[in-house]
Amino acid sequence: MSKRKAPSSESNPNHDFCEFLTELAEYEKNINRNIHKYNAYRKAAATLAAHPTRVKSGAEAKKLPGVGDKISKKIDEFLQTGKLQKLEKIHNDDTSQAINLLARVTGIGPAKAQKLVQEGITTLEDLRKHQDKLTHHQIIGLKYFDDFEKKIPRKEIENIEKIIRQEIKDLDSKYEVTICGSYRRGKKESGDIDTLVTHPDYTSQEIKKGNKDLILKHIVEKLENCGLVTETLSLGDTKFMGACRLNSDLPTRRLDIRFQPYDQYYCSILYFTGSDMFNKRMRAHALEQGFTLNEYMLRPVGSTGVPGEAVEISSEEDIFDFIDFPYKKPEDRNE
Ligand code: 8DG
Ligand code: CA
Ligand code: CA
Repeated sequence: MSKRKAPSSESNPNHDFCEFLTELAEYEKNINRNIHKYNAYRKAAATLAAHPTRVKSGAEAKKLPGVGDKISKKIDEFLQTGKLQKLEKIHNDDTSQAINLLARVTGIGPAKAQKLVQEGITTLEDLRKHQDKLTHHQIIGLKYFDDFEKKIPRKEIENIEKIIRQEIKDLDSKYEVTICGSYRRGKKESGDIDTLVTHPDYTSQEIKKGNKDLILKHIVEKLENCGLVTETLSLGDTKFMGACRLNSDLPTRRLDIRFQPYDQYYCSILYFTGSDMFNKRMRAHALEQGFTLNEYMLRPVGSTGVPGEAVEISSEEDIFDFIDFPYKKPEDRNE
């Protein structure tokens, strides 16, 4: 997963609001570690990013979903003064700035960032001198700090996709590969490459029997041998986190690959296509309809609250149909 960012672009008429809301969200996540406030700011930012016209007052914003009293006041303050006192304070606080910086390294979460700052490590330079305090994942994150913050142009992902498909099909033509995330939602650039792989012979029943034969390890090896995969952050039976590079003129890119059982493939595709705000809305809707939806399956929940057997799913549309949620193409799932 790439680190969270503003759900907004320059073309959005409420771009500046989205930016400060996202910054406040990051502050709540990294410094206060208040996930509820983090989610509240992100929800408001997503709402404003999707709003087609410029919001002219806090009162107007407050009519939109996810914008409450506190955020509407911040919008008024920003409209009147062009800034926010709360953010000015945060910008002037060295400890907060250091924690935010360290938390940008992949593998360093808010807790670890705070611990490092407490120990006096406040810059990337300091981190480089204290690699003994870091995991392998964090060391690689530090090594490619600049590269990993660069967006990946769509065209480059298309080329990477071709190689991944070809290499995996060479292993067995029955493999199915889908690149999800913002790329599948049609974005012109992405933070990383979210790859899902499945195979019809590997259902969750088969995998339960222990029948997975180091599949993902073989796939990663194949991609290393062809020169695409250059680093491994972590590798388990179903999840690879690593890096790849198309050629030496281009930056190193974050690549995730998940191997999912065939019967869970569409729930996984839906989940990893996102956006995460869209997923939240869809899961909430599922609950209202008496279903629980996650990255693996869709299950009815009875009056006891205990989920039943997974519903059989053979396309993404099936999931929408079951919970009576109007189908949205990936391009329309951006907020
Ligand atoms: P990006 O990489 O271009 O920045 O955007 P993205 O592809 O939408 O985000 P991502 O961080 O790579 O995550 C891929 C999908 O995983 C995301 O679109 C939806 C799903 N996902 C959730 N919840 C979360 C979450 O809490 N963190 C992350 N990283 N992903 C999540 O539904
Ligand atoms: Ca990702
Ligand atoms: Ca992504």
